[in-house]
Amino acid sequence: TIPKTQKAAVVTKTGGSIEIKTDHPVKAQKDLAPGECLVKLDCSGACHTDLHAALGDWPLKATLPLIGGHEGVGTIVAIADHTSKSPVNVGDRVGIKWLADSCLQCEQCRKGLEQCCSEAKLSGFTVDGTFQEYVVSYVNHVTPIPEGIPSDEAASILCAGVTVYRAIKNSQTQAGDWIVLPGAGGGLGHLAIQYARVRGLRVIAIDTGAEKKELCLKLGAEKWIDFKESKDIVKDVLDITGGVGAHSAVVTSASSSGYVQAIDYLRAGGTLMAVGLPGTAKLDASIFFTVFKSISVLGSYVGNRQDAREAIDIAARGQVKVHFASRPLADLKDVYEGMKAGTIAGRVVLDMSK
Ligand code: 8ID
Ligand code: ZN
Repeated sequence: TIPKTQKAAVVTKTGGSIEIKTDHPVKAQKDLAPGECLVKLDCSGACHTDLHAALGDWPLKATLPLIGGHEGVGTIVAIADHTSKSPVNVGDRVGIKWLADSCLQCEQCRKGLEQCCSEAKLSGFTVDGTFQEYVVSYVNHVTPIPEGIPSDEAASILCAGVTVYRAIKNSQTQAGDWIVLPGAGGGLGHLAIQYARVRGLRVIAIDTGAEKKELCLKLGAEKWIDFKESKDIVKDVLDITGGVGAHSAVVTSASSSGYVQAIDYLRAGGTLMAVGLPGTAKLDASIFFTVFKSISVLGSYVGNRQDAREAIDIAARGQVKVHFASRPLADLKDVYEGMKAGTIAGRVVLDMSK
């Protein structure tokens, strides 16, 4: 029995307040288009991207009115009629990630860069996302969740986990290398520490405050730099790395300041991996030293279906654990305030049953 209405967190205008509605319509089975499925959500992580979207921070704007959210886990309760060859079934537990759907036919999709498909549907940005009890998603793109990992522990793997897993995989590093993680105490960053450790990397965590410091060191960071207390972050990284700098920096800070020193503390041949998404800032790097030191500058945008399966598999086997606080959906506004203030260590996961 699928209800006709549900609880949902709706943003009606950019920068406006979030309205928690209790009578938001649920799409009926007969109205689902082929390829769509309806997922009854257990929970959803809240990502800084949802805040950027609600505030209209980016050059790309969200569709309004908007239900945000793209780290959902729940159970498929309906699949559209005339859906051919669905890889999932009613009753399956699945995850909803940022990339809700793509055409699967274009060059980018064929190459596994489906997140760059020109017809991509983005959960909580161009289509309604997971800050509601029942979300419409797409059978080809939902991620099967392995048994043995509870939904709330899996949720933030669907964006934060997948994103840093792929970014680190492509960071041109190998076991024993130094990796710097600005933003290490946040949602993406605390998972980056753990995926980096799985690959045998040595982690220098950069963030601020006692709580994030403790979390980063507990999760396996070898060194900690507080960006608000350090007098010279470049010098600190050089001191830690024997004067030659780190092999890679994967930047997940939500502000551009996390990027500023990276080229200077990378060693020759090093890689700057851009992940954090400040809306308007430019990458400000010395062209001379980028060339002279043979630095690679790369960007990494979420992950494809295979990245999602690999990232969730590592978490399901207990090698990576999301550090999260569980809150009711009605607390979303307060969660955004915490994110703005930078006071959330790890993640907040919204429990749809509360
Ligand atoms: O596909 C992608 N590339 C992708 C996927 C998901 C999220 C990108 N993102 C983007 C988000 O849109 C956001 O811009 O990554 C950024 C981080 O998302 P998040 O991890 O969800 O945000 P958070 O939990 O607020 O963590 C950000 C951390 O950065 C720290 C903060 O203290 C916080 O812990 N930070 C900041 I702001 N400035 C810093 C600095 N100068 C810094 N850490 C080090 N140095
Ligand atoms: Zn996200």
